[in-house]
Amino acid sequence: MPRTAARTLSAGLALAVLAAACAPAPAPTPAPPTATPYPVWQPAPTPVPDLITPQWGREMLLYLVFVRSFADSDGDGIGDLRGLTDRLDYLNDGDPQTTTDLGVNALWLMPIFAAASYHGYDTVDHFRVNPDYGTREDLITLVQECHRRGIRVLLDYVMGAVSDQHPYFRDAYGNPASPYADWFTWYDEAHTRYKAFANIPSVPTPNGDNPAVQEYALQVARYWLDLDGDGDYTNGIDGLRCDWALAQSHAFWQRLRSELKALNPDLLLLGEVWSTAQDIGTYYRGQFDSTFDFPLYYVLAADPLATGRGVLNLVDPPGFVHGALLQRERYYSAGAQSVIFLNNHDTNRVMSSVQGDEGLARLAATLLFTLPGSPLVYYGEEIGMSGVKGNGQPYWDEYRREPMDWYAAESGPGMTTWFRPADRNNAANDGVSVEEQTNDPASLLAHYRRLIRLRQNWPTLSLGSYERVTVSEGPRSVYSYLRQDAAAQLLVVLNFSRESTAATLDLGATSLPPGPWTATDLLSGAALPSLAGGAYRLELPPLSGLVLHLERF
Ligand SMILES: [Ca+2]
Ligand SMILES: [Ca+2]
Ligand SMILES: [Ca+2]
Ligand SMILES: [Ca+2]
Repeated sequence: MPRTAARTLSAGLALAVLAAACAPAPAPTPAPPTATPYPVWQPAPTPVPDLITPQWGREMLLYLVFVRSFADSDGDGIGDLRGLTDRLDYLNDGDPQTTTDLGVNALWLMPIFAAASYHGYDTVDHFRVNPDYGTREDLITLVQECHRRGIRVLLDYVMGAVSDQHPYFRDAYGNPASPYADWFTWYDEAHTRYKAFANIPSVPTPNGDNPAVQEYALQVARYWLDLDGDGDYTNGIDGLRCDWALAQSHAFWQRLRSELKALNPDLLLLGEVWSTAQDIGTYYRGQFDSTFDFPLYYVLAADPLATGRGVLNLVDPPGFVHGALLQRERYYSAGAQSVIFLNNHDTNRVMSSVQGDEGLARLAATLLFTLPGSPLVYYGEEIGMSGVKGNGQPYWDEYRREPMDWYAAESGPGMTTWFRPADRNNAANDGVSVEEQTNDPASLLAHYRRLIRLRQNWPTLSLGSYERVTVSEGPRSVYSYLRQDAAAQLLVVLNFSRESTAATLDLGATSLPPGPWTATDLLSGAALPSLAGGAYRLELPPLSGLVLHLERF
């Protein structure tokens, strides 16, 4: 793989970056990949039915892995699929009784196809695992081991751009007679100027309106859904995270859903629609089961490039979160499932966003795991890794995708070393590593394990209703909500302030049935004053979060 480290690309967000416009030389026309038999697609004769999201997607605890940075199995310093397989017990050992693992039940892998750049968003061969990461057999093994532990696997599905080294583009470049000429959008008669992601010449945009391009994109999806090629599409990849969904037409995504759900109704289609709630809502109509909650992210962190702003930094009141949740009700189809996150591979890491304040990071996590939606953890978030976008001298997003810190010394079996500039964000012996935190019950890692376990043990947090509780007396830094279903009543109370404060919650104005109730904090195990269902007064320590289980007595 030609690795040009200076090339960079932030999937989903247009960023002006440098790119060497190496004019590709025409190459011999490659043969299309061999087609796999599949049912012929027909337009739906009736309107697309309401969204039916797979049940597992509603209880998903998603962990985002950058394979290059996660774990290395062969000592070349580059993370790979076998390395990830070796580390699955860290993520979920498959035994609900043990509590030494994180407990996530789904993985999203950043692109693993053969690509031109380190990040993988510029595909060269859609039908080949990135040789840096391993082989198709390694992927089959990874998926089998994940399934054995109750972990689903989502692949990054990148169809809004390809590498300028992709054979079809190389054939079409400067060659109007190419059979792939109309696979791209040209701005000149010689076919040398073309449409590209964020106008970066190294990542041309295929013309998604061309039926042949659509057919190719569907062929790619089918190929990975049936990893082992036995014709059964239900035992391979469990979901697709659809990159830069805005690049494709609604008609394409509807077609994708219609075709792939016919092969595997339990497939999860998760769309990256980096846009407003109103716009995101238009992608639920017969298209995605789930989308990323960018509106909520902007309320929490304010800006993927900023630090020190938003609700998480006590700049905006936490009630803004409620506003973001209300937009879902207004714009999204019934059954839509938001994926909620504090950071991802395209944003500054949450620990940097809160400027290293671990108290804020802990409170942010407590919020994340008690809100409606599927929580996403970005690898290393659980140990408090930092990451701020670089200025291109010479790196950009690499700083937000640094090697997973397994060891205090930053070296040992499995540690990746592909990115080690002197000005990186994470360091040896800084308290931020799995080794330094794994046996410490007071660590951030232990906090994440408790929150994920809480979410697993209390399905009400995933499936129950959400209702804001009015704070009738107290500062606007206090945010409270009820999560309820037939199984449980949970009352969440969060103090987004560095001061201790007293607050009175107006439970009488909510749908909470009449008490009296006992109240137990599920995070600390502490018993709190009982309540009747009317005004409920609490003393709240600084930056504290309570998840109260209410039980009748
Ligand atoms: Ca390796
Ligand atoms: Ca376990
Ligand atoms: Ca299969
Ligand atoms: Ca460290």
